[in-house]
Amino acid sequence: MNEFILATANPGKVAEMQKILGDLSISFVTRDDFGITIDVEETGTTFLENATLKAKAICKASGLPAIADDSGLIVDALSGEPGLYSSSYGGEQLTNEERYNFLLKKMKNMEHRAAKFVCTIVCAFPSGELLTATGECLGTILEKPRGSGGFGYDPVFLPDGFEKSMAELTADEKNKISHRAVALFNFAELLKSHTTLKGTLQ
Ligand code: ITT
Repeated sequence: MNEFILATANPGKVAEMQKILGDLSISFVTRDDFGITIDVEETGTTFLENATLKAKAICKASGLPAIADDSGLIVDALSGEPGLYSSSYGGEQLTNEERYNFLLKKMKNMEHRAAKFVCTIVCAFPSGELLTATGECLGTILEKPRGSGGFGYDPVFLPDGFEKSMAELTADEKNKISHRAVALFNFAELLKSHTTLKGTLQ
């Protein structure tokens, strides 16, 4: 079976991608398995550009097709913040908890709390070919954090149609509805019809 490498260094993303891709019968190794420690600078101005930078760099370093994820939280009332800067919002050094509390403080007394998580997946192949897929998960920002699962902003995000925050859902529940799950599912569909891989995936 064709082997891929996950281009992310974020342990929360690694855990979710391992589970979702495993369920989709896609075989992969992680950056840790390969001892890849390079830090790819995210200088792009879109999720697509940043995912492409990460996928290409890790493909080059490993010689394997590399699957990168660039994702973030988009809050309507904050004109799309934290968006592309979700991982460093409020300061590079903040913990996840400090970061979502920074967001909650900014949104204090705001009534309009619609938001969405977005994810762009780019797979870079050694041939230079790229496959891209996207996913979103709509919801609202809670007034107070709830739950301890997931990572990042999960405790303050209430997915539409659910009464539990993203951090109160089980890992399996999150991995069915998240922006990352949708993007990876769309990616798997593309792979199935990819000429060189046709027939190797279920
Ligand atoms: P890599 O670049 O190594 O993949 P990163 O964390 O720096 O890891 P991004 O630049 O794509 O990745 O930043 C995405 C940020 O968006 C992430 O650090 C979280 O703060 C937030 N985020 C993305 N997906 C999330 C999810 O499923 N739950 C909660 N927060 C999420």
